[in-house]
Amino acid sequence: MDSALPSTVDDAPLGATLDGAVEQSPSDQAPSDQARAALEARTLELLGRPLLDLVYEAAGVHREHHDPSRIQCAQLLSIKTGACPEDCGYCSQSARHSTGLAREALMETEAVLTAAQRAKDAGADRFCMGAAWREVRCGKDFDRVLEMVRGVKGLGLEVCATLGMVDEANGARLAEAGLDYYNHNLDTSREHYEKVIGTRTYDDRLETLQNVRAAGMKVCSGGILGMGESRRDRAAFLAELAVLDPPPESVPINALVPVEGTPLQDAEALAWDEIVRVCAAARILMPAAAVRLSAGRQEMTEEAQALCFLAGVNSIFVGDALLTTPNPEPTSDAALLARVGLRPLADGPR
Ligand code: SAM
Ligand code: DTB
Ligand code: SF4
Repeated sequence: MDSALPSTVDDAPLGATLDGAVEQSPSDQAPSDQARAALEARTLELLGRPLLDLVYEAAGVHREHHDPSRIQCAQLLSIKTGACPEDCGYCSQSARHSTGLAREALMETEAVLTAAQRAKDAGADRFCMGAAWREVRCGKDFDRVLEMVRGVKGLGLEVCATLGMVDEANGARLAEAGLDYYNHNLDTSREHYEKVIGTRTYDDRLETLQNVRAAGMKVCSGGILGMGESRRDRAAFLAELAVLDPPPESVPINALVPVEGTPLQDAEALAWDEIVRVCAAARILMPAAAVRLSAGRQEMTEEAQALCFLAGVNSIFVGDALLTTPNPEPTSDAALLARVGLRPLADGPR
């Protein structure tokens, strides 16, 4: 036995756990840990409030910081699909799960630009390209992605990309090409994370977010609800985002789209009101951010989505597909936005 560890529980110093780790009291924690813990407690309290009180408060914060009549419409495109070496338990694109998804090599730039122009013509203001890569690596494929970024920017769209982990040097090349936002999700709480993903750590993700910042791009980071996490995990996840300095400019809130063949295929869907609560808490904690109701809208009622909009959601993904899974039909989204009185940002000034 390691002599540094206490031999019995009675020998253990105050605050020690059975495995020898010493639990920190709040005063022992680094200032950032204290801030995170305080935010987590506050978020847990927010999530536990009566739903309508929470939505009312979030709506007030939303109206102080944003025009409540406008909504951002972003469109996704999977520019490289499937065969990903990572093991993310929710993902259709991991080579480790048998999802039957057809893999596709990196698209040609011209085809991507055609899709981006179509998205713009259909009313999108932001175009987000996703690649099933573990990380960004220098080479011909990355050069082509840089060309895509320049091209999409040239069409007058905001550009976002999600390409896996990125270091500062490659981040700087993306920024130089005109990339406005880099999406990299924390996905869930630090504690729940390792039940879902084994091939990269939570700290790897935070490091990528730091690199994105250092490279001068805006940060898009959020997560997925309904992966078997507890409400405390959801509070901890939101606190991890809100404690970033500065917090992300863009916060996608995805509800898990269960994909057959993934470890999470049978995950129980989260109740609609919990999704509304998380959107509301995100709005209160990150008042200036775009809060995007992302994957999972197809399984939500229009009424639940409307409540999310009231609670501060001011961005959605439009178009009939996300990356590999379906999204609501553009005509039904247009009808929903018209019914609740929301105008897409691309509609121009009032
Ligand atoms: N490979 C890159 C990465 O993981 O950073 C980019 C693409 S990845 C598909 C982008 C994000 O989509 C993931 O971080 C995850 O939050 C979200 N996502 C993936 N599959 C999902 C699903 N089945 N349901 C909801 N969100 C999902
Ligand atoms: C994000 O948070 N959600 C988007 C975007 N960032 C890249 C992706 C959702 C993917 C949903 C599952 C799929 O279509 O494969
Ligand atoms: Fe790969 Fe991204 Fe899917 Fe994870 S989420 S398996 S990194 S494509």
